[in-house]
Amino acid sequence: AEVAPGAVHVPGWLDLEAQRELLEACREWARPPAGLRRVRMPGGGEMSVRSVGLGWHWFPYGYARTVVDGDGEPVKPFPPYLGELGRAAVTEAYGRPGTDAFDIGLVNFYDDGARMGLHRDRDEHADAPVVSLSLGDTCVFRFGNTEDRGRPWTDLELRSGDLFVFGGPSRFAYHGVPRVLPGTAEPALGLKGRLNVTLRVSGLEG
Ligand code: MD5
Ligand code: FE
Repeated sequence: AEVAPGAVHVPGWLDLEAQRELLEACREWARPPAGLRRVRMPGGGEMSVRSVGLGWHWFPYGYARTVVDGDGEPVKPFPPYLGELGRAAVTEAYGRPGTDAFDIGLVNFYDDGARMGLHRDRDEHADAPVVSLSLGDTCVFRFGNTEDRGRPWTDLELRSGDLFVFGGPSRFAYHGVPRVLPGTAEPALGLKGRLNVTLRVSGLEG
């Protein structure tokens, strides 16, 4: 379903087998060094979401090849599997062949109380679409407007296996995750909490 121009939600895109495969990979990526960590904001606060970058390390506010705001370890490589998955996702959402050279994987883990405030993703130097894949517990996803953090916005639920692609005029819209619905994941997946994998194009070199 097209939620806004360029913002396409495909419920249940990944079947249980594909979800398990992606979850297994996330568990590897979460391991140290350069594994899952809580991001400290410049104001001193900590994000409730825990994250790990692949290909590039996101920090507030930029991308680096090492964990510049942590232990300084080199970031894990961006796996070709995620590039293929990202292009297949764009093909599915837009009904035209996806050709984007994804080079950033950002994995976010939400436990029961975690949330993400409304923000825009502006640290990439490219306007390619962003691919978002959800695993585990259902969340409330808030899709806002491109002007400010206020209304109008649309709240919708993202469930395990759902795909969301944000491109065109929706690429720089405000968005966030006001809450996760604990215990809503399919027990067969074996994940407590929510994982989101986003694929992006950095527009960076070196
Ligand atoms: C999440 N993550 O569910 C979301 C999925 C983040 C983040 O927001 O920055 O890590 S990505 C949702 C997204 C990306 C780019 C544009 C828009 C939404 N949008 O226009 O709504 O953990
Ligand atoms: Fe975001």
